[in-house]
Amino acid sequence: ESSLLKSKFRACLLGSSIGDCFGSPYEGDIITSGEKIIIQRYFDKLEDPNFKGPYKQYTDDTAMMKSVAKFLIDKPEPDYKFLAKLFVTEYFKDPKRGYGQNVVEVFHKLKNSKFDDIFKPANEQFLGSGSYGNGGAMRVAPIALYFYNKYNYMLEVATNATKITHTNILGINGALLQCIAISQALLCDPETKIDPKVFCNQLCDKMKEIEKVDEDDLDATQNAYQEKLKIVENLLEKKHDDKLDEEVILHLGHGISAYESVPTAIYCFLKAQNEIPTIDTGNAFRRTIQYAITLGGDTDTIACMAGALAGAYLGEEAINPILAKQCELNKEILELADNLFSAREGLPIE
Ligand code: R7I
Ligand code: MG
Ligand code: MG
Ligand code: MG
Repeated sequence: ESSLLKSKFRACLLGSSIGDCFGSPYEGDIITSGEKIIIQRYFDKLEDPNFKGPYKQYTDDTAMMKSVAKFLIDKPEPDYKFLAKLFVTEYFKDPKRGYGQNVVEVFHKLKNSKFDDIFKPANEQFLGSGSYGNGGAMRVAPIALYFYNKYNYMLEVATNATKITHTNILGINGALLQCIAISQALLCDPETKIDPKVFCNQLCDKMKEIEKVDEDDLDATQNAYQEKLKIVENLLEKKHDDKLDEEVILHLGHGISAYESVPTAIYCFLKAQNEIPTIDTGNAFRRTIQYAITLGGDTDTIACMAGALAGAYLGEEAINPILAKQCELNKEILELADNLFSAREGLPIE
């Protein structure tokens, strides 16, 4: 039904930005059990209607996600040069938003070359191997929403939108995994509990198609995300104890590469659909974001990706508006989600 879908669009983009804004103060941190308690209090405060603090600022994750949404809203056909220009304009307007260390070179080259070949600068990153950072995945949510019922086209657009900055196969496939996970979460009924095994197996089947390469190609990355999804499934079956989060960090990662963060975000989302002993809240959306942050590392981005998944599944009802108001661009993001939803009405029905 269309009002539920609209609510899921709003919650997905808002969830993404909330994760970014609330996670960013902890980016790069190692979180001890003492700090988990501090993070619990941090969220309690953010949910307190009497709390008056400065809003939490967004970072590159939200800045770039906004550009991707605008790229879909403003043009009837995907125009990747337009998207490259949006990224670059946004960066030079406000460069101090915590962008990845290397992606800024791409922005400079794009600008200096007057957007002559928009995929060339990204191709040249890391001596020609391309970035495997999570920058493609962190901003992919609008594409997952917009094309959720046009699977192959969704993959094509997500690939090209990623390639403007990230051409390494792990960077691209990480963005595709996050994209299909969001579109899958969008189609789940929020009244029915997700079976994590089924969710992971569906993702794994899709990644099998995506990671399929020539049989004589001995590329070590060819099953990378399928293997990670199996680890996600196994970790979800374990009973929570003090050591489990360390295992998650060890086996899934909490790093800045797509490979060490996208499967982790999916894990956070699925795990947080049940109670977690170290987190005191009855709200599954908050639990998702809070849990992602307690893993430390690339907290803004993992919480951003997990928040997008939780929002796409649960819808806006699950997000405490008091919490959302602490997020710098909350009103603008909701407007963007509504515009994205409306823009779909012109699309041919599949
Ligand atoms: O992927 P990207 O946009 O960065 C996103 C991250 C998120 O956590 C944001 O919140 C922000 O903090 O940054 O930007 P890139 O600069 O392309 O990649 C990020 C980092 O990943 C790089 O600075 C490298 O440290 C690392 N990296 C690589 N290192 C070695 N070899 C990415 N690709 C490679 C590689 O091929
Ligand atoms: Mg960031
Ligand atoms: Mg950073
Ligand atoms: Mg980050």
